[in-house]
Amino acid sequence: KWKGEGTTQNLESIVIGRCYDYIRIVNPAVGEKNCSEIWEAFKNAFVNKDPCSILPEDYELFINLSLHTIPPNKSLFWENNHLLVNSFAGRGRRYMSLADTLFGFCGDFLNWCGQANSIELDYESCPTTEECENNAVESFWRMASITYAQHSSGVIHVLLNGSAVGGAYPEPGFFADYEIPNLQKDKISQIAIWVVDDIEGPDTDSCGTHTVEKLENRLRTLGYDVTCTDNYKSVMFLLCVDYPDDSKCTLSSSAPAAQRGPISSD
Ligand code: ENP
Repeated sequence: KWKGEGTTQNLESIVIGRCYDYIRIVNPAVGEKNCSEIWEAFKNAFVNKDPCSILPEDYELFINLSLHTIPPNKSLFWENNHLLVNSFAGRGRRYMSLADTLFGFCGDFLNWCGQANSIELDYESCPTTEECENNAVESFWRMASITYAQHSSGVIHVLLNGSAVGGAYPEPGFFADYEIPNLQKDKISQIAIWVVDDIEGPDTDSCGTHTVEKLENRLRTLGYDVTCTDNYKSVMFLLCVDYPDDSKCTLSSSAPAAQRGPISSD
């Protein structure tokens, strides 16, 4: 009946399993958490309710139970490069994106919704944001985004896609609408923006142009120390794993080395 995909099969096992994986293996520094209570709070945000009447506040208990500190200088905000961010952050080892916090980890890549007057989840279909914005998944990420921004500190990193259709900094978007307004200015020393193009994609947006200029101006007006780097090398190296022969992926120092012949004995 809805246009979106239905609830991910085995949702309960996945969420509870992810919670234990997170607190035992991925990030034991968060300390003891009650994963079955976290699942109950997550589920109670949307079961037995009209799937178009779920509000961010409905996840409040879930967030309170799963909240933990986000290390300073580790926050990584992004738009339009989900898989790249997942690998660049390295499950919190390099950076801690929202999906690398316990509360974001529980929902990443999943889909879910309930039904009015039934305790059953809907595995057939769920409303898209176009059908109704107050759906279970959208409200979850809104609440998670707000919480993540409020708890971020030190140097804040923002990874944007310079090849994205419509610009690297989308408005409306989670970063523009739920994250920037919830950053705590007194806890933040700098905002470092990275604009990275897809290896085989167009150079649609860069630091100082179009939507990135708009973002830089917005953040400076808010009083932040803002830096912006195009095609930041560390991220380029990661993208280049899949395009070793592309001209953008030539390691400048390796060109002569590659031309040298085998080591001779004389
Ligand atoms: P998209 O549309 O590129 O990617 C959506 C996918 O990323 C979905 O699989 C979603 O999980 C997962 N995801 C991980 N973190 C977030 C998230 N944080 N979020 C929405 N989806 C997330 O992403 P968006 O819509 O542009 O959102 C990017 C935002 O994430 C940025 O604001 C960034 O700073 C933030 P699922 O459960 O929907 O399958 C916030 C909103 O961290």
